[in-house]
Amino acid sequence: PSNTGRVLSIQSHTVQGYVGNKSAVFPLQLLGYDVDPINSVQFSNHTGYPTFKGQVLNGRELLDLIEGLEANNLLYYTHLLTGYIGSDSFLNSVLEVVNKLRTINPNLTYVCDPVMGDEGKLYVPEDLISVYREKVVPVASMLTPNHFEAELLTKLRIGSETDGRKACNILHAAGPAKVVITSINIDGCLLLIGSHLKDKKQPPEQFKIVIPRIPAYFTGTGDLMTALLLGWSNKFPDNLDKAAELAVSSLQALLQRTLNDYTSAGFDSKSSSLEIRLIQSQDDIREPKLAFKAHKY
Ligand code: ATP
Ligand code: PLP
Ligand code: PXL
Repeated sequence: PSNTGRVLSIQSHTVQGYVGNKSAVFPLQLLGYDVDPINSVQFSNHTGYPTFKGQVLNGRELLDLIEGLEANNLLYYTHLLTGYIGSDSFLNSVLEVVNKLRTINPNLTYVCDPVMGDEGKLYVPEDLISVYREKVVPVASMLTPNHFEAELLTKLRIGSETDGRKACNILHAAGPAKVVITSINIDGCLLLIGSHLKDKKQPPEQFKIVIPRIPAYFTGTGDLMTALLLGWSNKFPDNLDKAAELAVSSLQALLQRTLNDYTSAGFDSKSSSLEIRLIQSQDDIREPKLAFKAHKY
C-alpha cells in the first residue's frame, strides 16, 4: 500500500534535544512508517552548544551494520533518508548503501537532504561538495537543499524566484525527479520552491509557498522538514504541492508553539537557538491543519 513504508534513516543522534534522527524518527512513526535509525554520530547535544562530547560512526562501521542486516534478510526498505554527513568516507559508504538497497528493492526512494551549510557558511569539509554534486545528486529520488546548498550544487547564484526554479531544473537534469528548496531568503520572507519532473519530455510542475519568517533561530527544523516531506510525498506521490502544504503547516505550527513556550517561560528567544517542541506538537504532525497554500507557476 502506498501510505506506508519502511524507512532506513541514517542521521545524527543527540542524547538531549532534537536534531537528525531525534527530529526525524518520531514524526515518521506518527505518520505510520516503520523507521530503522542508524545513528551516524552519538553526541551529548547538537554542535551549536558551547561544547559537545560523543562518538562518530565511520564508514566501515556503517557497512558492518548493513552487512548484519543483509545476513538476516532484513535489508528490504522502501525509503532511505539521509541528512547531515560529516566526512567524505562516510558519504562514500552511504553511496554503497544506496546501491546495495537498490539491488534488493530497485524501486527504493532515496530522500537526500544535502546538508552542507547555511547563509553562506559551510559546516562540512569542502571536499564533500563535489561528492554530493557528482555522485549523490545523481542517485537521489528527492532532494531538499536550502538556498545555500542549492547554489553549491548548481553553481548558480539564486537571487530570485526565477533563479530558484532554474536551480530546480538543473538538479532534475542531474537526477532527482522531486526537488524542494526548503527556503530561499527573499525580501525578509522565506520562499519554499517545489518542483516535480513527472515526465522527462515535459517541463517540471513547480510551485512556491510563502512563509513569514519567525524572529528566532531553531535547530533541527531542516531535518524535521525533510522527514515530513518524505512522509507526505509518499502518501501523495503525484501531488508534491499538497505534500509540501502539509509539511509546512505542521512545521510552522510546531515553530509557533516552540516560540510561545519559550516566551511564556520568560526566555529571550533571540539570544540563542531554540530546541523544537517536537513531542508537544504530535497532533500538528499527525493531523496538520492546512494553513499554507502552494501557488503553482
Ligand atoms: P538543511 O540545512 O537541513 O538542508 P535548512 O537550512 O533548509 O535545512 P532550515 O533553515 O532550518 O533548514 O529550514 C527548514 C524549514 O524550517 C524551512 O522550510 C522553513 O520553513 C522553516 N523555518 C526555519 N526557521 C524558520 C523561521 N525562523 N521562521 C519560519 N520558518 C522557519
Ligand atoms: N550547524 C551545524 C554545526 C551543523 O552541523 C548543522 C547540521 O546540519 C546545522 C547547523 C544545521 O541545522 P539545521 O538543519 O537546523 O539547518
Ligand atoms: O540539524 C542538523 C544537525 C545534525 N547533526 C548534528 C547537529 C546538527 C545541528 O546542529 O549538531 C550533530
